[in-house]
Amino acid sequence: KPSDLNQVQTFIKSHYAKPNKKYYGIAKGKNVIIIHLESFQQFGIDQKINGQEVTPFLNSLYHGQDTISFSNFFHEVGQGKTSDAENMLETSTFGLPSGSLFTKYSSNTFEAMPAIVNQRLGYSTAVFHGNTASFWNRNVMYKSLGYQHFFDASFYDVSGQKSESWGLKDKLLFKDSIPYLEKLQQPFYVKYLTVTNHYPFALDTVDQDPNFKTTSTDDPIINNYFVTNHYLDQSIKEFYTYLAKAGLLKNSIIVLYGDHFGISNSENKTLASVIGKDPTTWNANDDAQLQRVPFMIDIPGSKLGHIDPTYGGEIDVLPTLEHLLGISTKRYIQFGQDLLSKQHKQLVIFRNQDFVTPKYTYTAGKLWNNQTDQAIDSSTMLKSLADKLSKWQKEVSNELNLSDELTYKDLLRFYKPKDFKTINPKNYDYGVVAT
Ligand code: GP9
Ligand code: MN
Repeated sequence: KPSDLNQVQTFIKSHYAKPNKKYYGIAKGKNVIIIHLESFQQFGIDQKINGQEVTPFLNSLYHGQDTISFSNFFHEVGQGKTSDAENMLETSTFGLPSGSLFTKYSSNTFEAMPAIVNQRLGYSTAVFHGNTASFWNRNVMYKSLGYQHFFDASFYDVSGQKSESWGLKDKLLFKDSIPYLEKLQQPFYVKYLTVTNHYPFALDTVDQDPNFKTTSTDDPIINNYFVTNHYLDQSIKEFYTYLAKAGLLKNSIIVLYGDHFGISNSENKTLASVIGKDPTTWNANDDAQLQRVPFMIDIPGSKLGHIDPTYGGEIDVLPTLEHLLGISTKRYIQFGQDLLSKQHKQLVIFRNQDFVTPKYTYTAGKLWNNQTDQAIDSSTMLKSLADKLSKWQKEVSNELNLSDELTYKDLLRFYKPKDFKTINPKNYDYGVVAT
């Protein structure tokens, strides 16, 4: 019932972080190109193997004069993996404690970014993805989010060696999407979902760079991971070359982010020695710290580039982006906070109720000191820290519960933000037959 919204609204109001004047509206009117870097983790940035950079192009963006890059940004996905990341980015609500919101709640009412930029600023909206439309129920969910176009695998030649198991290879996705991208009315808000850097990180030899030599650990997954990291990097570089040539770069902002880990915790010990860490002292806190993924906002020509150490996560992307585009977020029910706001709270919430702050991390049932990388024994914990811990835990479970409540009870159907027309999925037709 509508009154169930009260608690959520009270929380959202108290949680609001006002925009930073320096950044508010600086990307107004520009095209937005979101590049979803499949399974790409932060340790890939600046990583060298045999003296050679794995992702030289992404590194140049990360350190570039126009890119706002985050060094303490975490993925917050649950079992819904890619779809959870997409859900957080488009709606700034959390995924589910188990299963995927995309598959279970696609008929809910959403007030998502594609609809917001379309209705409020007249943007056209589209997703480009080289897998079949029905994967993660995207063909249904994207309509509820208000995406006007979905260029899935059926729009490209995905035959033979053009694809790997998760769909069209990234270089081809970027290249073959161009005829569709060029027909979109500007300004546009588009999302590219890459797939090649996905477990098991398989790539045909013809697509491998003969000049790049990967690791020789006894874990083939890790060795292959760097090969597909490198391929992903090259595909982004090629896309940038096109964007520059087409004159699109100067009218666009490019948002790049890693959706979740590619290397699982069981493999982190092997990974440790590659990334200059000690495998013999590896612990649960180290696993948690490895859940960092890249988040970069490239605003060509802005000269605003820097590396921002603010702690945050995927839930925070939407309000950050809205403020850059000059969209006030006050009227929306969104759980994240603008990462560039001076009021941003550095409490990063994982879907399993673990959390990370700049000084402490809660994982594996313990509180860890980030600096010493040691767990703090509850019997010797200072009262003040114990109090802090229970306060954090309450905040974490409250926020996750309210987000779940919103989803389970489909509460947004009772909420009417100013100038927002409820999305009717029936108004969208992607011209594809679900397979
Ligand atoms: C498939 C791709 C992978 O279309 O997005 O999803 P994931 O397995 O990473 O959740
Ligand atoms: Mn994924």
